[in-house]
Amino acid sequence: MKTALITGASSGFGEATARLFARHGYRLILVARRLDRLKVLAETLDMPCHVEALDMTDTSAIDAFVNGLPAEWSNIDILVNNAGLALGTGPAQEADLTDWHTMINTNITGLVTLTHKILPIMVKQNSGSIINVGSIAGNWPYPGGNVYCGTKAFVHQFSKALRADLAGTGVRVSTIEPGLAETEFSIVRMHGDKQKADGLYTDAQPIVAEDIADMIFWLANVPPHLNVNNLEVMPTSQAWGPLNVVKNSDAADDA
Ligand code: NDP
Ligand code: 8X3
Repeated sequence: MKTALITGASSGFGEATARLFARHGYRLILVARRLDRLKVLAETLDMPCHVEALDMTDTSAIDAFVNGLPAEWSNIDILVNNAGLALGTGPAQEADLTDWHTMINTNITGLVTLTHKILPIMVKQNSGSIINVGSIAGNWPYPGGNVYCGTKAFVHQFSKALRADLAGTGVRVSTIEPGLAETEFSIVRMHGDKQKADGLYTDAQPIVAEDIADMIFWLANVPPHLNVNNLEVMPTSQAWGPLNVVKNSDAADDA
């Protein structure tokens, strides 16, 4: 029986991924800060689950979590590095520096710290799949994306460089890079303004969490001789817009 470790399993993509992997017979290690939600989720799953509260911004807690895993939970076949967030949509010059640090500490430092702890386990097994949740924001900049875009660009390139190092070990690394998806993501990004968050999704036919869970499951289960490097997915309703050109006359209008 394979074991999958999923971060950010209390909501959105992580929760849907936990449900899907459990339906396919995986044992699950589920972490997030909201332990109450993880416990409720685990009770609904028909597979053995190990749940723990873990704040991905706390590097010593990540260390203690992996070191403290009970022996029967210490062989990890799949790592889904999903926990993450965006905070704010305004221009960089108006952003809250604390929000920037929280995104960096969660989306980058937390992800690399956990990955660093799990890599030796997978290399020793000569097998494993690491699936990192990036974003279209890592490939395509947009106004207000600033540090969030930067963190997801890190996830993209870190994943590819990991692959280069892991060649020959049997350990695979993939990134999934979704576009507009309806989860709690935008409520968090808008600092709790649910009405504003809901407005983004109205009539947009966004990605739903189960779509991403399906793709994560597929990435983890392609034949062993294949590694999908990255998978970018948008809702059909979403596409690129024209590049912005600010004319001198616009600047004059603003003055
Ligand atoms: P949700 O807000 O629904 O879920 C985010 C998850 O991350 C929650 O389980 C949350 O758990 C966890 N998390 C956040 N901060 C921390 C932390 N400090 N420590 C531990 N866990 C944390 O959003 P999504 O499911 O949409 O987001 C999942 C991933 O997908 C993120 O990496 C996000 O950047 C990415 N993404 C989302 C897109 C979207 O449009 N929805 C599109 C592209 C990528 P808890 O609060 O309990 O700690
Ligand atoms: C979230 C997707 O398009 O809001 O990662 O940046 S987007």
